Amino acid sequence: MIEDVKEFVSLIKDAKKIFVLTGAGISTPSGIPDFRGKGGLYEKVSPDIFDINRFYEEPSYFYSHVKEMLDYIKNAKPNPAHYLLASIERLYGNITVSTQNIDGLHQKAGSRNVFELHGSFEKAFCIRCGREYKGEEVFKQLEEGKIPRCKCGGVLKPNIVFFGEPLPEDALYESIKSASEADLAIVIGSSLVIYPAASLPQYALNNGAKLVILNIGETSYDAYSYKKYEYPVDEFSKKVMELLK
Ligand code: CNA
Repeated sequence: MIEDVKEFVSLIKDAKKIFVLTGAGISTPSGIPDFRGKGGLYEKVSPDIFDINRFYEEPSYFYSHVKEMLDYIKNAKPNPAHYLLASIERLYGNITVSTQNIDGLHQKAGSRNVFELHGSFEKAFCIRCGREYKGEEVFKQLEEGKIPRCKCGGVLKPNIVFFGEPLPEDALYESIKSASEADLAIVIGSSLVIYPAASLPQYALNNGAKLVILNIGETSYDAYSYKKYEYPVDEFSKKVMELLK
């Protein structure tokens, strides 16, 4: 691993602009299961829990299956991979992180240039009257065994992007811009199968950037990568951090 760590460190030091795309695999060492990896959520439930039409028809289906994942998210702490990205931002300032994750762990680790492509549980909205709530309200009502509801009686929808919904325009625009300007693109912990997020590395490749992938398991960009590192994200990041200091 050490030769790969050294190579990764020099890629970071040589880069002028770094675009990072993260997925669920960066947060598995923080105790949040991914979707498609070993032991992932899809081994237990069908992907249609995140289908927007299904949510409107039967919100209890989503809430009963997602409760376990919410418990993980609520208690999760950043791991060395999140801290590495925050350290690079602090040391060099030339990095943006676009994340498919909805767990808020990049911000908890100290990253500031973060674009949440799939939203987060920080906020929720009433699907009837549009009133905004803090994410904690969803957690609280779920713990009381209820389907989270607004004062008006409408169901609350967490501010996450379901299948069938558009991505937040700002996050997508800023991500495309950052990827298009980068000379180094790093993908961490994503199988790169969910679009449009998975199209972002292509913008970096179009700009002539080197694409490096830190992921255990296949991704749809393996063939286009300058280098693929198949190591646990936390162990690898810890070693990178030691050399960066
Ligand atoms: P995914 O398709 O589940 O892929 C994750 C990838 O990471 C897989 O290839 C795994 O093998 C790999 N992996 C898992 N753990 C590690 C590890 N410790 N070291 C190295 N590699 C690892 O997830 P994607 O992010 O690509 O899919 C996008 C979905 C997942 C987005 O819509 C997310 O919102 C959604 N998601 C987010 C979270 C979260 O916020 N933490 C959790 C689960 C799912």
